[in-house]
Amino acid sequence: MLADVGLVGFPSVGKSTLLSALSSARPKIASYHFTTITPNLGVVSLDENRSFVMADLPGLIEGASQGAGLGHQFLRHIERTRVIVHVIDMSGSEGRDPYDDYCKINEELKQYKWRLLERPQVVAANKMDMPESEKNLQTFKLKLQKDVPVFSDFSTDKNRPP
Ligand SMILES: Nc1nc2c(ncn2[C@@H]2O[C@H](COP(=O)(O)OP(=O)(O)O)[C@@H](O)[C@H]2O)c(=O)[nH]1
Ligand SMILES: [Mg+2]
Repeated sequence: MLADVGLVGFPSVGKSTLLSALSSARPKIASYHFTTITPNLGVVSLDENRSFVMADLPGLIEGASQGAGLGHQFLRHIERTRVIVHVIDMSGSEGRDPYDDYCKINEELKQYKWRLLERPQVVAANKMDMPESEKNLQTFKLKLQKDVPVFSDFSTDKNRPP
């Protein structure tokens, strides 16, 4: 095992920012794609006695399961985590549709190894501070038929330590 939790999603959705907000890890954060090419690990403390390890994984793109964007190498890391936190840019700031992102990433997981879809997965709706995000989140939840937990009441920016 690499980590208890793996952060999975398209490039620049905010995976590294989320890890830095929740742990003392200081991964590189930037507005360009593929800032993260090897996993960054952080310990997330829940209370004095409980903690878990979270891994910030390199971003996936369409075709990753066929090897696009170092896809195979990146997908291999996901196999070594217990729970997938699927990070979505709810603002659609890069011109993509959040639900479309969700489907595409899961399709890549499935193409790589269908059993990866059996792994527990929750959605972290990120960039909720942006103007379109709330509306996009409602649409996203309507389209999402499955009983997948969606968390949106956190802000990586607000929680980010100085
Ligand atoms: N507005 C906004 N920007 C964010 C948020 N989280 C991350 N970003 C920005 O999105 C860009 C990509 O972030 P990064 O964490 O490197 O994404 P990663 O590629 O998924 O690891 C950076 O410019 C971040 O400052 C957020 O909650 N709100
Ligand atoms: Mg990153």
